[in-house]
Amino acid sequence: MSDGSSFYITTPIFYVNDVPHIGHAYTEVAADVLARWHRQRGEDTWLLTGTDEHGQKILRTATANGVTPKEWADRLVETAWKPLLKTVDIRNDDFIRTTDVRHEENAQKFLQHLFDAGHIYTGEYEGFYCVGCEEYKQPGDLVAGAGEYTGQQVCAIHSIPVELLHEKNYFFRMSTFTDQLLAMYEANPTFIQPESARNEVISFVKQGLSDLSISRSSFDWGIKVPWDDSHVVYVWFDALLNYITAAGYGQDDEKFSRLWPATHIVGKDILRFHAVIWPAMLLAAGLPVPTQVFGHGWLLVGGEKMSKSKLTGIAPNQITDVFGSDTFRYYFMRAISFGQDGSFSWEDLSARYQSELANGFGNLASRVIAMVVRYCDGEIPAGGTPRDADTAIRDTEIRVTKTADAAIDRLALHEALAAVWELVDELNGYITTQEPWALAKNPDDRERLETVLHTVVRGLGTLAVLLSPVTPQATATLWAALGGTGDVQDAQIDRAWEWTGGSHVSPLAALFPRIEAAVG
Ligand code: ME8
Repeated sequence: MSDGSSFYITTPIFYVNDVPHIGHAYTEVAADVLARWHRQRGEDTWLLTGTDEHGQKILRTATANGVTPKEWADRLVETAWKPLLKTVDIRNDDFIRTTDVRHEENAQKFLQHLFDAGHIYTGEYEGFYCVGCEEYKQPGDLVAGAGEYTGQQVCAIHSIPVELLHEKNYFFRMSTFTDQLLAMYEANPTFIQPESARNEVISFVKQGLSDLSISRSSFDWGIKVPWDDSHVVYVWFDALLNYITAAGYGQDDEKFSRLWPATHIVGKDILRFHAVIWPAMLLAAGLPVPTQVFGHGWLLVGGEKMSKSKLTGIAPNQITDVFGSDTFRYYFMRAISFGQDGSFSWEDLSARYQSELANGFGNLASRVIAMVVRYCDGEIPAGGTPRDADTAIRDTEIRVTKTADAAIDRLALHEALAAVWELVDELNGYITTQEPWALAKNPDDRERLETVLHTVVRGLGTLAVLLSPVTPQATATLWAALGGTGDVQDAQIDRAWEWTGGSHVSPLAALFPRIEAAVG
């Protein structure tokens, strides 16, 4: 079925009526950095993102705003979700909406297939449902309400009362896949990451799975169940299918076999849907399970998970308007160990901008280019016989490229960046000890000066290639100033040190200029 020839990576499809905040942007950036890195290795890469548009929550908000749910979704996709991708510079290959015909039609094919194969039966659902989560809840998922909800049982995530449903529904025989899932987790230890998430999922599945209600009949905003149009498909069952309907399932077999399976990057809140329900659905359909499901941690603001309901949401452009999209991308990938929770603060962001991007990387680039302009009329010198200090820089270029490349395969984005930063620091240290400005004063040191400048130009170009997936704008500017060949985003990243370029540099404005405005 799958030829495994591509690197297909996805973000969750976000609920269209939420306001995009830095949590959503964080997931987008992580998936985008991974996609850009793989693309820069020359792999056939496909990044999918999109919006989740069916279900009761969206129907209710649209009605409250006096428009149809489709009009509501159209408006938000154009005014909020697609602009988010521009704000943080996402280079996605596709954008799927669950109201796309390609999704609705092929999701129905999938459902019909499961029905015909005997995986679906008619039953009665009686129990709790949280419209905020769009999730059926067990009594153990609820907590005692506070404030206006004192005395009631509320959803632990949304702190609002759950609804009691009593509906005739269609059920997916998920329970029959318990053993197959456990065997799959066992056979494929990297299927669920990080390790803590894997352990949690395994112990959950070991308790035995229940069957899953996969249709609703009390409202009609959704995909119609193909054999019974008085039901719509449960919104999560519908949403998970986006990953295959966007990849050609049911309509383009060649594309589907090239792309599927995918690596899913999700927040840990929705890990179980992706690591339990989704592979069970695929097993039932006889399709390959995902390559990997990675559940990243929460962004915390003031110690709380950032979400709209907690009123701590920060719009991504509050950050990018001041610092630019490169800084947003760099900061969240560098400051948070991917997979762990991480606290956001304006102070930390400003401090890292100043010390790492402006002083560490930006200043290095400006100094090197300025010295080549000043001492060599902009011509990049060929350099003479290297000394140990020069060879050491070369060795570091090779070492950090390999370390970062291997970290990307483990989805350890922060480790990849930390490795690349060793080169930033070593280049800065090398300039300090080699003192090219002192060499420039003595004509006898001309060859040595040229060797030093040659070495730092080479190192800087390697940095441009390695940082291109994370800071695409700054590195494109730097690449142009270095006279690099073609686009930096096409330069072979797993052999970054072999980059090629022209013979001259051109002047470079500060990559990360001083920011005067007070923020926060
Ligand atoms: O769950 N920190 O959509 P959603 C980090 N439509 N990431 C965060 C975050 C935070 N504080 N808050 C949100 C849905 N996220 C479904 C998905 S997929 C088939 C259907 C990110 O709009 C994180 O990726 O509620 C999380 O998993 C996702 O937004 C939830 O987005």
